[in-house]
Amino acid sequence: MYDLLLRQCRLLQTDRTIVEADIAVEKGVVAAIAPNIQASAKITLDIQRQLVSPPFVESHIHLDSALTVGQPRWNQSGTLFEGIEIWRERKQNLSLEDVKLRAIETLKLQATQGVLFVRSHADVSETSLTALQALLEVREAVKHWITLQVVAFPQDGIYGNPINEILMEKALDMGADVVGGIPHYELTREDGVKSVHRIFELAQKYDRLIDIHCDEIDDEQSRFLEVVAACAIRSDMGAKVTASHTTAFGSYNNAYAFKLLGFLQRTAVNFIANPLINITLQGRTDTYPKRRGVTRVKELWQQGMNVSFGHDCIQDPWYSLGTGNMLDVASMGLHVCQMTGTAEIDACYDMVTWNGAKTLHLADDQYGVEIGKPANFMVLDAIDRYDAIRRRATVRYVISRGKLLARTESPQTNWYDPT
Ligand code: 17E
Ligand code: FE2
Repeated sequence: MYDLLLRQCRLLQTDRTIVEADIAVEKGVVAAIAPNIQASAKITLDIQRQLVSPPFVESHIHLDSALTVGQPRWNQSGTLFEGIEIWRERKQNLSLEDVKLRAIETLKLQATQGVLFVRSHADVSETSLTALQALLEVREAVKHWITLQVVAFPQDGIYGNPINEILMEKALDMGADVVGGIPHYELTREDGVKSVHRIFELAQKYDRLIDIHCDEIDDEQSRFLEVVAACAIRSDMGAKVTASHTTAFGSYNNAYAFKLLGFLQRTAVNFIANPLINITLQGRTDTYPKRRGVTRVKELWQQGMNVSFGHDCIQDPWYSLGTGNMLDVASMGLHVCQMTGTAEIDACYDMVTWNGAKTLHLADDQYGVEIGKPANFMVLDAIDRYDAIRRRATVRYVISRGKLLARTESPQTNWYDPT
């Protein structure tokens, strides 16, 4: 007698082939995958040949600012910098309660849509470290249904203010999983370079991952990614390192970009593009032609680098929209990065699933629907990855830690023939 039995699944396997099978779950773990399992279960779901996939991974979001849009005012220019100003005002009156309520509401929104692994930034350039403390408490409170990683993110720069460097280290002492940074927003280029070196030192000292907001600007002179690549080559930390946004990469001249791609090839650095928000935040100082302001996703992917897509924001000072739907993110990435070839479309699906899992540095036995692994997966109203993205398929069921966490009905339309 299994805990849960899913009949007639189209299972998207780790090798990306699809098999038709039943899936049995027992004590939080995938216990059997086979055609016509001859057993009963406490709960049986008839999947009717819909797609069973590992869950979505949200590799980049700011939960501390989520759901604050309009507080205290709307971002009228639509720029990153007005967003930072608005957030600076809003963060003066954060409380643990305020951050925790919004973060948990956002995580529920995500989980109901199949997201079971999340990496969130927490702004640590605010002296009380309320955002960080709140997200660390949330990480603990939700761990039985969603996995949260927290990045110590110095929104105002590590050297923007003398206390910020101390706050960074305090955040790591408190238990942040990842060291963040924002070199393009440090006061000088030298400070930016110094900040990247400091981030690597801290990550080694505290044995943490790295995820840097890097070159999130249209300035083709913003070249901190090369510093990240150099530190990754010298420290051999590559797979633990992530460069987020890197939108200036879309503005570099090709001669420089090709050289940089070669340096990056010598590392295992992960990349995160946030297409929904960077297509709106960047290009704001351009007239026409107007840049897309998204990193070179296709070229990085073509040379085998690990690239994932993140949502970045849900209703905050930088982006008033956002629903937590990772297929919206994949679809926007597909369009903006012109990932329209057949393998490219499938790759966009992987960028919100497997590639995100790799960026989060999840252990191999933690992700994927396989016998013996934790039963974390979702059922999509789709037949394959292409169909899922094209139709922004409904996530019908979410199974977390072997338990049914959420169920959603697909929309139903009746057609009344006019003839
Ligand atoms: N802060 C930042 O520096 N960049 C962003 N894209 C967001 C917050 C959302
Ligand atoms: Fe971000």
